Amino acid sequence: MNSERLKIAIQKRGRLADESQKLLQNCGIKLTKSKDQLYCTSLNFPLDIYFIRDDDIPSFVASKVCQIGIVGRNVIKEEQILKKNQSIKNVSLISSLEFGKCRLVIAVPHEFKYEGIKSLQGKVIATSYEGILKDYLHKNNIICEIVKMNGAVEIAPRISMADAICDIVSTGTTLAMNGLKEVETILNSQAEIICNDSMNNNQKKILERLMLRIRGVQQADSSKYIMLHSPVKVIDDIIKVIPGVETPTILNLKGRNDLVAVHAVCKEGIFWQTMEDLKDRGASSILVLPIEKILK
Ligand code: PRT
Ligand code: ZN
Repeated sequence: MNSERLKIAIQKRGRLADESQKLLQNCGIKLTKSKDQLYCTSLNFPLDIYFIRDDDIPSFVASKVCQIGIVGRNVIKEEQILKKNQSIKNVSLISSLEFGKCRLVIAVPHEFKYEGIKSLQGKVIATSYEGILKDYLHKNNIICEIVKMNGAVEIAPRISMADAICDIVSTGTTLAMNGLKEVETILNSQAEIICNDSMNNNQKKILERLMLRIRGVQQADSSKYIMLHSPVKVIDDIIKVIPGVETPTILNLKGRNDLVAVHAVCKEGIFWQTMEDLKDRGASSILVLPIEKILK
């Protein structure tokens, strides 16, 4: 086993696949992957990548085939509940990512008179998330019959297989198309980096380097660089309006005593409204630029 390298499991095909690869690429990690390959190694960073089904990622990490993985919070939670006290225990969530956002909800047909969770007592619920659902119902003292389905859960009420469903929702279109309404949110989910707790020191160091880059990419994604001209007399007022700024740089402008340039990194996006507010306060030549990388 090569302990000088870190192994990561990411989804081969599906909703997290492109973003997971893009994240590694934005971290400057070059992948030499041909289509349908299961495994590839990076030539410019000590990382090997396995491309697998998302459901297999927790066990790849638990069994140390890989030390880390990128998987939906919903998947890891379900595994943790189903495999209680077993090997999955040595897997931890280390960082949430900004993609794969969704929620696990209970939904019922529009005509269902829903008056709170008690309305589900004794009902039949179809789901692929048996573990999380059972846990949730148990915590709420509700007893239901659970029908496990591996896909197309949303059709279960229409074909009289179930009274309600428990499934992942992102835009809500699928529910709407099937005449269903959301009544309970069980879990908010997004892609997570998971890791095996027993890594050697080399691998820990590689993970630290990788996490530094990932945080840099995430901060850069959510940050903007703003440059503007401000009359000296309103500078404090102007700085207050720029969102998420700690220490702006103030620069003199050649031949002008009444005007300075303000440069700053904003930790949030800048909307047109903010630019208009700045302009109303006397700012001019306002430029907002994307940031590619940040290393603190
Ligand atoms: O083949 P493999 O097993 O790897 O993939 P998969 O088919 O099991 O998973 P995939 O690629 O569909 O999803 C991977 C992960 O993306 C999930 O585990 C979630 O963490 C996350 N995710 C984000 C979603 C959605 N959004 C999503 N909308 N997973 C599933 N859906 C489905 C949902 O099941 C429902 O059928 O999309 C439909 C609802 O979408 P809306 O937009 O109509 O609400
Ligand atoms: Zn899957």
